[in-house]
Amino acid sequence: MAASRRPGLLRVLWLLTVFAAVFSLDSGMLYPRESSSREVKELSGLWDFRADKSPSRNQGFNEAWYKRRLSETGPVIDMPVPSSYNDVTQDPALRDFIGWVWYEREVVVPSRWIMDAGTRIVLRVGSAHYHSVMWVNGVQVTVHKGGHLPFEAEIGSLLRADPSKSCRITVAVNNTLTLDTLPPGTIQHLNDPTKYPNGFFVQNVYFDFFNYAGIHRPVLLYTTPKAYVDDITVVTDFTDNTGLVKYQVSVKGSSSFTLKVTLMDKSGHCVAASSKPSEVLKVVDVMLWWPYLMHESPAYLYSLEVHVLTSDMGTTSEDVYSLPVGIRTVSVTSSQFLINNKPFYFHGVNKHEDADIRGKGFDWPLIVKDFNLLKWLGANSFRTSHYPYAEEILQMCDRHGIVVIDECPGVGIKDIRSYGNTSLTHHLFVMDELIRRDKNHPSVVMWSVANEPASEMPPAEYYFKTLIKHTKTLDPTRPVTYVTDSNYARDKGAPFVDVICVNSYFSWYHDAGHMEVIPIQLNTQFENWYGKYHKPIIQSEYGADAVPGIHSDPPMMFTEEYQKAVLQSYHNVFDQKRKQYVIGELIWNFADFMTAQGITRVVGNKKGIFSRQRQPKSAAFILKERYWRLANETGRLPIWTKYPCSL
Ligand code: BDP
Repeated sequence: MAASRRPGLLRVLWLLTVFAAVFSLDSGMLYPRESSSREVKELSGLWDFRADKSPSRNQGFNEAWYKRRLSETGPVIDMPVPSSYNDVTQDPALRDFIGWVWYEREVVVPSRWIMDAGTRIVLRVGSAHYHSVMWVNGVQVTVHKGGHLPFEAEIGSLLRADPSKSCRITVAVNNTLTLDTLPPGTIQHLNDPTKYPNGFFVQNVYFDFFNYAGIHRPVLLYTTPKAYVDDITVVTDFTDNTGLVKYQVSVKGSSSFTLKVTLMDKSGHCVAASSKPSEVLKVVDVMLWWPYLMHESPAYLYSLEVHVLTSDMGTTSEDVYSLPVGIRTVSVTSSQFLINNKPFYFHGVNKHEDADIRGKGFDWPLIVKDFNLLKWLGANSFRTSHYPYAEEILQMCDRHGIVVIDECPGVGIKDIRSYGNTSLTHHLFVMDELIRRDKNHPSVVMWSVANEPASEMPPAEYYFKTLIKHTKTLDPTRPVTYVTDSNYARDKGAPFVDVICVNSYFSWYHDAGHMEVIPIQLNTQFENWYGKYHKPIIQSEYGADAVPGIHSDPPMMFTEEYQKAVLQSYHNVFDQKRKQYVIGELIWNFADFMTAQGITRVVGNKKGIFSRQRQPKSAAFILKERYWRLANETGRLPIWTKYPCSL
C-alpha cells in the first residue's frame, strides 16, 4: 500500500508489476468518448414500455415480444430513458412491480456507419436494474446481471446483414432479487386465500432504499474503427517533483499496429510520450491531483491521448481515445490515510442515487446541484452507498477533487445462504466489473466490497478473505474496506480490510431519545475497534431522521433540533479521536431518500441533511460550519473560496 514511500527506481519497478492481474473479463469498458475517430449517439428520450403483468411474468418470453414491435404485442406506454419506471405513472401496481418489463425503441443509424464495414457499432447501456436481456431486430445481442454497471454489444454485422431494416432495440429488464444476486433478496409467495389475493407475492430485501428499477443510465450507440483501443489502465506515483504514469493499452481488432501515446497537460502541451503498449512515463514538475480543500489548485487532470494506427491493404485507419489522468498516490498506515503522502481526513457524506419522479434515473441537473451542495457544505468526499454510481458522477469527482469510496452493490448480505459459492462467484465478478470500469479515476481512493453484511456469521470469514484478496489482486494500489455495523469482537472480515469503516446510530435504534449515551458509546466503539485491529477508522455512517419543518426544544426524535444535537454529540468525540486514529466522518445521509414502506419510514428515510428536494435542514448548517473549519485546519483552500459569491 505504501507505494509512494519506495525509493525512485523501486517505484518504477513496482509500477511495472501492478495491474498485471488478469480479470475474468475479456474486454475493456472504456467510457464512450467522442474523438476524431469515434462518434456517439445518445438514445435518451421516450421509449415504448410494457410491464409483463402475467401471473408467471413470462408472457413476453413465451410470446417472443422481441420479435416484433412491442406495440403489436399489446398496450404500451411512454417511458423516459434514463429513469426508474416506478414513480412516473399513477399506477401503484407499476410502482411496486416485480418481474420483467419491456422497453423498445427504433433508432435511425447513420448510413455511413452501416456502409463502412470498417466501423464497429456498439450498443451500450450505462446500467439497467437488475437482469437485462437485449435484442436488436429480434436477435439477442447480450444478457447482463447486475444493476449498476454498464454492458454493451457490438451490433454492426447484425445491422449490415439487412441494411434496409431500421434498428429496433428491445430491452427486457427484471428487478427480481434472489439469494445470489447483489444485493440479495427473496421472493415470498403468500398463499393463504383468507388473507391474500390469488397469486400474491412480495420481494423481501435487506436494505433500506427503494428497489427502483428500469433503464437507469443513458443508452448509447457509439463507433470505433475496426482496430481500436479496447482498454487503458493507468497507475500513478511520484518522486520529488517527477510524476510517474504507468499505463497499459490493450488494442483489439489488429495484431499489427503502431501506437502513439502522449500525455498532455491542461494547456494542451505534451509532457511525455511513448510508442509502447506499456510504459512508465515521467512527468517533470508534476502537478499532482489533490482533493478539494486540500490544495489551492485541486483536481489537476492531464490527458492521456492514445492513437492506434493500422494499415490494411493500403488503407490506413486510426483510433483516438483520450483518458483524463490525475497523478496521485494513496496509502494507509495504522492510523492515517495518506493522499500524496499527506494525511487526508474524510469530511463528507453518504449519498444515494435518488430523486423525485425519476427514482434512480440519471439526471444532469440533479448531479450538478448535488455537486454545488457538496462544495457549499465543504465536503471533500463521499461513499457511493450502496452501489456504484454513474460514471459521469465519478468524472465530476475527478474534475472537482471530491474523494470517493467506491462501493459495490454488496448491501444486505444477511442470509447465511447468500454466503455460498454461487453468491461469492457473482460477487467476485461484480468486483471485476467495477474495477474494470472505475480503476482510472483519481477520485476513487478505496474500494468497499459490502455494506453491513452479517459479518459475524462463520462463513463470512472465508467469503470476505477471498473477496478482499481478489480485490487487492485486481488493484494493488488502493486500500479495501467493507462497512460494518457488527460487534468488533465478532466481526469476521475485519482482519482482512485496510481501513475499518463502522456505522452506528446511538440514541436512535438503541436508547432511543437518549443523546447522553452518545459520548460513552461512541468512545467505547472507537477504542474497541482500534484496540483490537490497530487500523484507521472511518465513522462511515451516523445520523438521525428529521422530518423537515418539525421542531421541538428540548429536542425530540424526528425534529430538526434532535438531528442537529445528535450530530454535535458525535462531533465532540470525533474531535478527540481524529487526533489519534479516526480518519473520517461521513454523515448518513446527504439527502432524504425513498425506501420501501414500513412503520419506521415516513415516506422514505429522513436522515438527510438536505430534503429530497435538496433544501437544507438545520443540520446542514451545523455540518457546513464544521466542514469548513476542518478544511481550514487540515487543508489549503482554493483561492476562489475567499470570494464566497463564486460558490
Ligand atoms: C444503516 C444502513 C443504511 C440505512 C441506515 C438507516 O447502512 O442503508 O439507511 O442504516 O437506518 O445501517 O437510516
